[in-house]
Amino acid sequence: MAGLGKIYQQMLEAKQLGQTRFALLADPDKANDSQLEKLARRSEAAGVDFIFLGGSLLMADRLAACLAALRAGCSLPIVLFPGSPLQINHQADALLFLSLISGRNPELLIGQQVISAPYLHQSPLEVIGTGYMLIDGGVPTTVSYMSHTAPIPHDKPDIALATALAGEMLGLRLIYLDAGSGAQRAVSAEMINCISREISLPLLAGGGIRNPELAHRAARAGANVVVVGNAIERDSSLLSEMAAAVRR
Ligand code: 1GP
Repeated sequence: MAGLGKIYQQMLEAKQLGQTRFALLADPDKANDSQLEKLARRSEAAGVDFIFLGGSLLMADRLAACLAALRAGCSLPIVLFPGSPLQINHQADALLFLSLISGRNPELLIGQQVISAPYLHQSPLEVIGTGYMLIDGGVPTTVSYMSHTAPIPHDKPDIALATALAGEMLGLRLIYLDAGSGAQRAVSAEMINCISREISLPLLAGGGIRNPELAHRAARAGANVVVVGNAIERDSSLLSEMAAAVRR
């Protein structure tokens, strides 16, 4: 496996310095090209650190067009956050190579990864092995339905910690706590803090972060990358406030 790539270095640096970066999640199914280009331009101006691109479904073959639109609007790093092996494209900078370690569905723990690994081995993408953990956000999410897995209960930080530690011991490079897009309840500060204190990997948190206050809370609890999708889709004027809140 190649050494540490540029994007991972930035996340690791955030962990080592006790800082937080801000990632905007763009869903290829929810915006057209000109909206994406505009969003990318606004993101760069607002101080967004990464653009994540992906969704649980891919309703149309739009990944390449989305990447081109984002590139046209900004020079920010673009990281694929794929819902399936169909969402891989080497025009991005990096890919979160997700293993759904909160679940017990072998297809999503290792099966899909085996399918995509030979392709990724040939591609210039920076591949970042990521322990992906679904946390109950109060409503059934697309991910829990699509993955046939139960999320970790919201109020069980000990289970989440044990899972994150196992991910670290297995050699994964990131841990991503996700309450799922549009969650009613974001991952609790207690859970983020409990994991962040015990692992040496960068910690990502997302799902249901609807306002700057929640973004700030996740950052203060120890998330190194705060990921926001829905709230910005609804109101992109929140971008600057969200970016500022994670750095406060
Ligand atoms: C979902 O963590 C992301 O996978 C973002 O969630 O759309 O609720 O911000 P939201």
